[in-house]
Amino acid sequence: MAEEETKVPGNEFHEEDRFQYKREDVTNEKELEKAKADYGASDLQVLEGLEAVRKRPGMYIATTASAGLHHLVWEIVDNSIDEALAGYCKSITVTINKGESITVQDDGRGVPVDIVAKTGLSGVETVYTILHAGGKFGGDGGYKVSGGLHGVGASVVNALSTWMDVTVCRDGGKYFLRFENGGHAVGHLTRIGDSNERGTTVTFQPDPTIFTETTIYNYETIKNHLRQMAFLNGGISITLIDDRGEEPVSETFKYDGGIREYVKYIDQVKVPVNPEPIYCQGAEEVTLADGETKVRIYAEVALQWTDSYSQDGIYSFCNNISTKEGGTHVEGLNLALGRILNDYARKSKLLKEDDKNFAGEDCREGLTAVISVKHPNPQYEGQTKTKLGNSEVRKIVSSVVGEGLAQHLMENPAEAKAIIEKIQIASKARDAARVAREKIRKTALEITTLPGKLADCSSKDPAVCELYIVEGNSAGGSAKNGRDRETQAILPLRGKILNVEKAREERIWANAEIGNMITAIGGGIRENFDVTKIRYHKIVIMTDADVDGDHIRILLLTFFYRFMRPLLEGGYVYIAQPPLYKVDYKGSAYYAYNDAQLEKLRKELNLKPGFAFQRYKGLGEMDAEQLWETTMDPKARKMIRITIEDAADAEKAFSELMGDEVAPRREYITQNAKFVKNLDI
Ligand code: 28G
Repeated sequence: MAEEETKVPGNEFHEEDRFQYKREDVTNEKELEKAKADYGASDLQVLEGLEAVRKRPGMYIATTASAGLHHLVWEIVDNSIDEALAGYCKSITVTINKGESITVQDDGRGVPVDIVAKTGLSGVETVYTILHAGGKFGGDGGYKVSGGLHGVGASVVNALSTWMDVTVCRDGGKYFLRFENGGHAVGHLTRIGDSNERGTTVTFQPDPTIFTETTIYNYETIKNHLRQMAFLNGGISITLIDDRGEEPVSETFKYDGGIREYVKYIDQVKVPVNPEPIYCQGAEEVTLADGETKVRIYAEVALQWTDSYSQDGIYSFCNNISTKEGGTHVEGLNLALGRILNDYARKSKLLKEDDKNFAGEDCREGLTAVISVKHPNPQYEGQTKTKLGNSEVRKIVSSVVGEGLAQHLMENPAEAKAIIEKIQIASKARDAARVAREKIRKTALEITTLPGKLADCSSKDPAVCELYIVEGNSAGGSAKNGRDRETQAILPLRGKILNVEKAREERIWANAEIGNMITAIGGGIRENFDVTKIRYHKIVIMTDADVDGDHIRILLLTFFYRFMRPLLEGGYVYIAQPPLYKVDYKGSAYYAYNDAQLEKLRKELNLKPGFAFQRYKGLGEMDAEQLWETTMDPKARKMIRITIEDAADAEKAFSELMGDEVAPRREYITQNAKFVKNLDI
């Protein structure tokens, strides 16, 4: 289809897509009818709606902690992205201002300024004060492409802000409206001047009485989200500016290759089998179960095989939201992979008559795939409602990938051969590993007796139990003597543990330390891992504060990431923070956990320069009592909780950390990794 000139080149979302979908949110429709009939009351209704949001913010943004604060930004940015997907916006700028307000600016058409018949309010006031106004007004029938799962709309952001300023440039004019105290318009939309520009600018200040935990924005979190949006919506330029410091910091993300570039980014340090990701794309119109509603579903997939052994390189999205639990789009991809790869291998005689078919997992070994679908009416299932359930998507993705992949293999026989050979090796290795695993399962996995090195706790209630994984036998001894025996278990590790990122499966199964951890934790591993069976709700890594300790910690995290990922996703893994310094002063002991604290202590205690304090080199230097006091006592200790914010970034970080290149590992050790969010508790 020919695209209009104003459209973003390479934007595959078609204009007609926006006319297919009718919303069916009946309660809201009724409310609006009422507002319309009861013209004079509409102001009041608006405020009642926003008041409901302020009363129960959790109903709209799930949490008022840090994630909810950031959610406000995603919500406003989503509107700009929708405008870009509609074909009218090329660039978006997000600024974190001094004082933690956020400005989002786009060069789209500008929110309409005329009065909307249904509400009796300007388009701007409608969008920012009526709940779920997105796509409901103005008869353009557009559906919110971006968001979807969250998609609560800009009015929710307004309701949760102390103030919000909206500026719109369109039709030769510049218009302005301010809201205060959770969405109260200050007057009405006013033309404040002329302008030849087009676009919308919104600035909002999150309300500290709602976001009581924190109102501080995290640059990395916003950066990662915007980068992901730029990957998923190729061609849009998204700039982030942090204006809080002395000098502004800024970064721009623009990926004309879209998800193809996303795959390359994830695979940066891996060795690709096909250097250019295979790209498949298509749209299909389907009639929904009601027999009349027709919707257009759009799907795109990028595929790259690498030398990695990993099974979990599939990143799936619906309407720009990560579907962590997968769903019908991923099923469609898997179906097509098995079908096309086996077909091709048979036809090209790479797979002989007597050979058995490749299994699905063989086809996925070392595969990195990004799959993105856009659906006007997504249904989400699963424990965390991040599993796409629409059954019509399965067939669409399967045929889009089927056609695209088959054609690519035909046209690139050398590459096809390399891919099939990779799968063949995976298949053979899996047969060998199966034999090894079966042998060891009897010894390591099905063992019900706990490892001899484990000093278990007496409580059997996982919710209160903690497992300390301790580097070295001597520190293990202190930890055993200093612990709270009721709730704290100690598993000492001897020396380094295996790097599971680089070891073939047989070696992993033969490793005693790994076997001990699996039995101690008790939830099983990989796809059979069951987080409800784990014996401790806190798994605490306690290593020395030196390079070796850092290395052991990364090895352990990598092991958890590959074998017990839900532990990390659920926030069950912690890093103990032993103090770096001890100051004995007038008969009392003071501890400092970093240099800044040591400086503070010097000042507070009025220590003379050159005052002798103890610098701990390892956990082993502390006796049982000191270790308890400083590092293990729940009342006094500081721990860092590890969480995974974004699967693709975590994957990239782990392969960088544990792969062949040494430089990124050094960087982690000195800087701290971007995939972990540190929470002091
Ligand atoms: C900068 C911060 C976030 C937006 C637009 C553009 C239109 C629009 C937004 O319409 C539906 C229809 C009329 C009120 C649509 C402009 C059609 C024609 C738009 C944004 C509701 C919404 N011209 N750009 N909404 N209207 N950017 N960026 O919010 O009645 S929202």
